[in-house]
Amino acid sequence: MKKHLNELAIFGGVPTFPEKLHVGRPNIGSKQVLLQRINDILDSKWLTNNGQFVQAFEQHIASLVGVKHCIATCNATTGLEIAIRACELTGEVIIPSFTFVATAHALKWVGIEPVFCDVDPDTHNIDPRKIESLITDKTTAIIGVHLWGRGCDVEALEDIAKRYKLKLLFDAAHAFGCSHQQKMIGNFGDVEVFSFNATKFCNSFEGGAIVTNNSELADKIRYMKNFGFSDYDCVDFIGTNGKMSEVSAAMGLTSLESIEDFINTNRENYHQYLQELSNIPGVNLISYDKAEKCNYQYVIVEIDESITRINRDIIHQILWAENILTRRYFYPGCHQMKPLRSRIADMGLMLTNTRRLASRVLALPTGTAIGAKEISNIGQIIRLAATGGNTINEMLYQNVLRAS
Ligand code: T4K
Repeated sequence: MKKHLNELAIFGGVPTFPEKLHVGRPNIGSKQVLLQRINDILDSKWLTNNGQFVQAFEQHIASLVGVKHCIATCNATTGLEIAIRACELTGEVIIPSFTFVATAHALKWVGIEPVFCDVDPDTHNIDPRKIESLITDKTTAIIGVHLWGRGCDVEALEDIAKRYKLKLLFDAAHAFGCSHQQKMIGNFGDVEVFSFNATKFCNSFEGGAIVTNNSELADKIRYMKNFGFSDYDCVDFIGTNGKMSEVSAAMGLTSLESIEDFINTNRENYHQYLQELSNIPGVNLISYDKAEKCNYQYVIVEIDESITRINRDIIHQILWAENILTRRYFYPGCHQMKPLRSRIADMGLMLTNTRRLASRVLALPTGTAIGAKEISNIGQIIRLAATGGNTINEMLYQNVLRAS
């Protein structure tokens, strides 16, 4: 054990990996095809504003998801803002706190109060059983987040939305290419929004897509993302500039052409992680339903400190010292972020599962930038750290934390 510990960079050696291994390293499809497309864009002198590549990107997504309408946007955050406006939400909207801050910001940005709901400890998604007590006469909608690509309890959310006459939207930033009850995500609620940010398994540098089966809503969204123009010289809605550029769409199309390769790589990585991290008490990889389509873009491990006796943050620090840049998504929870801190003083107490998960979850590197050897080493380091218990804890505090 000691010999291994001495090899850890944190004890003065060199990091296991000379180059940093990131969570969110972009997958790159065919460079040649992308560069040809960029060349075509330059030759065509049509760089943005609903060009041919954006149109092709939208069609490709609509057909892959099996949804009537897809409107590409410059990113998912703006996509959410547009969807929120198009659905005419006001007052308060119920969302999970355990999500990327963009879900909450999209609401705040348009003057709506996000009301934070706790999540289910197993699925990490908004817990429908906790929603009804949060509904007030100001509530106009629920936004579910399909966290890590695992579908929300859509049916329960639909039931609540119907009974209280609320709109239902989904932040599907993690869930492109995923299904729920064998139906592709993108077909639920009034509208769903995907992200194609560089860190997503399928990317368009920056980008998003709003999808819906509601034709009237789709028209409105299409106008709103283009300043509200419904025709030349005619503005029907307050709009914004939410357009995707041609270069982004070219990258998006090129990524879409490699989507099966990306998913296969992610799936293989996930299964290797499962093996490497098997039988480590207190360390559990989240599971994905084999009956569903899944992009496996997030490898999420939960560390139960009461069993490992070393907490998530220390394991995170050990990994960083080894150049393995894990992320504590989504610590500390939106309700704890300065501009979003709830007006309800004991909100934190109500969000028991959120607080627990935010202190236990760690995202590990995956995607095409990482190989079997790296995953094996990451697994060994986590095993060593998690089973070292008090010994490691003590040494860490003595050697590192006190010095910093
Ligand atoms: N809703 C949810 C649930 C989301 O997760 C997100 C975005 C959104 C909405 C909003 O979608 P967008 O408006 O972004 O389309 C990153 C992404 O920027 C963000 O898109 C994503 N979620 C979030 C989960 O992750 P940060 O703050 O963690 O980014 P950053 O710069 O720290 O990079 C993350 C990791 O990726 C690092 O390890 C570095 C690596 N990376 C990143 C980029 C951009 C690379 O290796 N290469 C790159 O080009 O938010």
